[in-house]
Amino acid sequence: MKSFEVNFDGLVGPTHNYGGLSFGNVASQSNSQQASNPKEAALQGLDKMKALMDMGFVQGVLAPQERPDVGALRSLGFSGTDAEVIKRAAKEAMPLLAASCSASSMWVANAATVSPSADTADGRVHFTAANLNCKFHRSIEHPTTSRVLSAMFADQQHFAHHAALPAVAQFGDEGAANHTRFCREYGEAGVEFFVYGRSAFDSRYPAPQKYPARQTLEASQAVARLHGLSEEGVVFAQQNPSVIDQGVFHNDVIAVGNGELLFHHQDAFLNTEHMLDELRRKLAARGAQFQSISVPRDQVAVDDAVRSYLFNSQLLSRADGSMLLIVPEECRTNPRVWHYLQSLTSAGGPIREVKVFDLKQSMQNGGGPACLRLRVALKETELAAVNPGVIMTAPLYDTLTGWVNKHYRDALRESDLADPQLLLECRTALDELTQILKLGSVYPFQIN
Ligand code: SUG
Repeated sequence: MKSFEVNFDGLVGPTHNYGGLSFGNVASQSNSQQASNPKEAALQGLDKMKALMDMGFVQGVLAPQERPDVGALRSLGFSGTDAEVIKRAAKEAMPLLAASCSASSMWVANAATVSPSADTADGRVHFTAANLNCKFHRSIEHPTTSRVLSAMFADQQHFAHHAALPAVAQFGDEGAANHTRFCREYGEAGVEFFVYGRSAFDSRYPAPQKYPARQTLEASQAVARLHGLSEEGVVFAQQNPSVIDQGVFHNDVIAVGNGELLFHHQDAFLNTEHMLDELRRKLAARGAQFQSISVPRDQVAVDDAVRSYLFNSQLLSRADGSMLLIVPEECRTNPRVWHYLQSLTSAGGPIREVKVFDLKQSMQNGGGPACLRLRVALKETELAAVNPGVIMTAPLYDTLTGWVNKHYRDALRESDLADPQLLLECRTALDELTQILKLGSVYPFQIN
């Protein structure tokens, strides 16, 4: 049976702004308080989706969330009408209003961890929504994420959904950003690679000193158990704490994998050789020939990787078996990274082509091409069971660009977040979107 890797990209929401909310994420910190352009951000994302669709990849779209999240503000003690809640938060606690307005759900690599049916004990595709427990503005995403994913993947014969892990730091879970799957064919059993930043319960594991390690070993293990993955089908590896302290807040900022290939920075992991051996051995047992490309630090420093997002790229398999790397514009403007990429594609290895996309609006908050997509490997019958409203087509692209042009502002500053009109604009836009994408009622304003 045919199988596919479908990329579901997060549609950027109407409140996209630079709130400086993510300590440990260099771009979020350094662009704090700049004016954003939500319209441009959403159109840049849609252009990437359209380009991949035009190249022949199956492309999907994941809806943004209702923001400002008035419910989150109410849970923190702000009361009155929705407009009063927003006004009071703006006056008394601007950081909380900014958090409740973040469009961070666009980075859907953090929406959930997904295990394809060939890997799971019950033969269904499993989803666990990520609790994103490390940051308040992200921890409020998972209830809506779960509803949206359930509306997209509704057929219980093929799809199983798990609620987010307990909302404590010990089970901090950031979803697919710390999870990669290797396989020969997408529909065959593979090896799922979970990368964690620290252990919550075992002090023998080193931890970063400066920035938080968002993903714990215990969270990754819990997700693997929930999904019914076998011992032979998983590898757990620790991120190098020193790269977290240099701004690598998710593993997808320093490594990316696809098929039988892991493309990573030399300093990405601890105990790298041991980990590569385990991947090689477990993949060989599944008939796959694992290979890795390690980018040497003397060619591309960790700092270059963090600034250019070289590894936050999409590694895609083309029909002829070769691979294509989708990178952000920032890779072309970094001479060392660009030089490395030229030598990589001319070396005759598996990665043959690089395509560059302008995703500056998202990049300025630390979200590159890979952050913007959730990968779901599906067999033909499973793809047929996905809600067709969320699969990208030329008419859907036209409808969504029209929808963005109609509803989105082209500038947003912190002071604009206090405008109660923004909430109304957002709800009007999202109400229309749920009809376009045929999602039913998924937002708090639609169900409460
Ligand atoms: O969680 N930025 C996101 C970026 C997520 C990137 N995702 C992956 N690497 N998969 C984060 O740090 C910044 C929001 C602000 O500052 O306004 C933010 O949430």
